[in-house]
Amino acid sequence: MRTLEHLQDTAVRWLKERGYRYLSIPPDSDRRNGKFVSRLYGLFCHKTAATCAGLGWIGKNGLVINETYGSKLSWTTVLTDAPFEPDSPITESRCGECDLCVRYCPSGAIKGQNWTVESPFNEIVCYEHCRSLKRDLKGFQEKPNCGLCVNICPYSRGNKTKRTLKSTHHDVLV
Ligand code: B12
Ligand code: SF4
Ligand code: SF4
Repeated sequence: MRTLEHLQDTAVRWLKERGYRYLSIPPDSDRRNGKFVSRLYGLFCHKTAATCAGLGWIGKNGLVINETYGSKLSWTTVLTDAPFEPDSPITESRCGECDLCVRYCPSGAIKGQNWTVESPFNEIVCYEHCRSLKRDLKGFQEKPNCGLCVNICPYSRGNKTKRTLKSTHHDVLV
């Protein structure tokens, strides 16, 4: 998170020096309770910023999937009036037939729906289940938000040949 904040500060400095307006939403705004920024994520969350900026789609795991890095990315947002050339927004899921995260989520939180910008707030992950995970899994002892849905995704593992295939148990082991 420190690196991300540092990058965000660099971007803000760059904009400031050139006289552009900016609004910087920190990566961990949820934890800054009581501050103005802690209320911003509900209005404009990082995942929305990422799909609108063409950086990825919302996967069945509910996270932004970037074509190159999968969901192994943490996000931060800087809104600005600087006249950048915009990328095309990504408006639908490219998960296809894959359902690895659905089948291996230990809390059963992931419902298996494909996201689309036409109905962006359909419940694709039951966050109550995700939050309440208490199972004793190797490496994820007693922790909610285990992050398995990040690591299991073929995009996160750079395993692009698997992404169009119907997943099997074997996929997880390779
Ligand atoms: C609260 C929160 C949680 C809560 C609940 C999540 C929730 N959404 O309610 C809990 C504790 C469960 C949680 C869990 C996790 N989280 Co969390 N969480 C957040 C936080 C602080 C706010 C998210 C939020 O409430 N957004 C508002 C709601 C309304 O939006 P949403 O449902 O999240 O996203 C929808 C919109 O973006 C919409 N959308 C997308 N594009 C567009 C475009 C348009 C035009 C429109 C209208 C809408 C739209 O579609 C999305 C899906 O419905 C963000 C940080 C932030 N400030 O954004 C991190 C964040 C989402 N979490 C993150 C991560 C990594 C995790 C975990 C893996 C935990 C961990 N180990 O770090 C798990 C994964 C669970 C899962 N499968 O999603 C990362 C995601 C990175 C990524 N690649 O996407 C974020 C962005 C933190 C960061 N700075 O990087 N998280
Ligand atoms: S963080 Fe863990 S419990 Fe939550 S949705 Fe992802 S795999 Fe499931
Ligand atoms: S594991 Fe498969 S279904 Fe889940 S987010 Fe990644 S590509 Fe999509």
